[in-house]
Amino acid sequence: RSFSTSMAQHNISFALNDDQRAIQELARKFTEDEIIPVAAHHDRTGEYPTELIRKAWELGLVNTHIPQAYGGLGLGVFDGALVSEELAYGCSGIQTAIEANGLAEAPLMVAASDEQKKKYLGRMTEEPLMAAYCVTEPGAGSDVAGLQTKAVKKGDKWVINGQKMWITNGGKANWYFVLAKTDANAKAGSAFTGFIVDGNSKGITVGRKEQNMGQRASDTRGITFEDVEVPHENVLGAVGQGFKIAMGAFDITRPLVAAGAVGLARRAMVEATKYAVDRKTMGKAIIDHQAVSFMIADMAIGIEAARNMVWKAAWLKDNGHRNTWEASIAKALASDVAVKSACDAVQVFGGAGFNTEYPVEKLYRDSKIFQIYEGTSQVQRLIIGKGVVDRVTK
Ligand code: CS8
Ligand code: FAD
Repeated sequence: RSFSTSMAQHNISFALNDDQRAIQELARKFTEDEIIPVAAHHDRTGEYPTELIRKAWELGLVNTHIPQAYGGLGLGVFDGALVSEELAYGCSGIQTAIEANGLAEAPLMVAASDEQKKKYLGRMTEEPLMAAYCVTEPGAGSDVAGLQTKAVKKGDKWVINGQKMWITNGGKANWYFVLAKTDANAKAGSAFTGFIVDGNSKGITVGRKEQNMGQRASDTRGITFEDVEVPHENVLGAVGQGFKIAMGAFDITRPLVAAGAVGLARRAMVEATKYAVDRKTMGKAIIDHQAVSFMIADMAIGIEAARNMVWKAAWLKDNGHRNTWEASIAKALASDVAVKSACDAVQVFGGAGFNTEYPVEKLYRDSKIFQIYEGTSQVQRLIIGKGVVDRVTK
């Protein structure tokens, strides 16, 4: 008995435990009952899904990884991936809004002190608040080392000046994670510092909601920091460690973004399959034309492979291993699968696929961002390529 228990802990298993099945089921039911009925409305209007997020928060589907010590459920990356896939099946724009909280919280999970966690993670479990992760700027997205926002120490405070761009939950956040340069002469790994900045700080200007191609329920904005004072106690980890903290956060969140892409791809496959068994041409259902069924078969191949990679990247993180390389593989693969599956779902629908009355054109528009945010597909391949060289030559 003890032998089999230890084997269960150490061996790979694709079976979900009872708790994982329960949270997956909860997220699936919430998606079916609450997200799918309103997804088209939020896409059309761009209205932020405040009420929906509140309901998800009440069920424990938001901020899943906040430790129990700070009032959260303390779920792992793997459990979070189960939730993200289900929510994105309903609407990846709504899932992105929810997931962006996890992204803002991730640097705190990596480096915050107990006091900081109590204050900023704790409040997320007390009220349905939103938070945002501010790294990208108008002049630098992929090139994080090229960020220009600066923080200068004055007494026991830091003063932040700079502009951030494309910030998810930018207009809704109670607090921000902000990456700023604190040493102009150091190399990237020690030139930046991560700060927690209260949303109501003087000197913050929130820009207009950006009108994006897809995921239109999500709130994306530019944010300007003008002489924003931040107490030294809000420095995350140590001064100079910000770049690594910001990157370490992606080890947690890239598998989750990839899980969202899997959810979108699965929705594309389900919609395409239902349509293809129903729609007839040349005397038979279009699913019986091999050209059509092969498009759907390719969706299944991509979804299964991408989900397995998501689970592996998540499992590694939860079990204390460095997972940067696997997280990038999961993110790159799942994003490409999402875009191709959504594109082919439009194809399976024919003319109806191009029309807003059917769900697949939204999936197609929503899918594209997966190849851009949380590190573009090219950036993932930079990380993967470098990792291959390390693995082969070292
Ligand atoms: O700049 C890196 C990169 O990843 N760029 C992409 C940026 C990105 O992903 N942005 C996403 C913004 S957030 C977003 O889009 C949200 S979407 C909406 C919400 C969705 C729901 C969640 C890079 C290009 C990969 C690398 O840059 P370089 O300048 O080449 O740096 P390196 O030399 O690789 O590294 C410098 C030092 O940092 C250390 N490092 C790198 N990665 C890590 C990780 N953990 C810890 N430390 C890390 N993962 C590295 O070891 C270097 O340390 P040294 O001590 O200097 O040697
Ligand atoms: P660039 O870095 O200018 O890249 C342009 C093109 O060049 C891309 O195709 C890129 O892959 C390619 N490229 C760049 N460098 C290289 C290279 N070295 N090798 C090969 N190809 C390269 N950021 C945040 O900080 N927080 C958020 O919450 C957030 N949410 C977002 C939500 C949305 C809807 C969007 C659109 C963006 C969001 N972002 C966020 C920003 C996002 O992470 C960046 O847009 C992304 O990292 C790319 O940066 P960029 O737009 O500056 O493109």
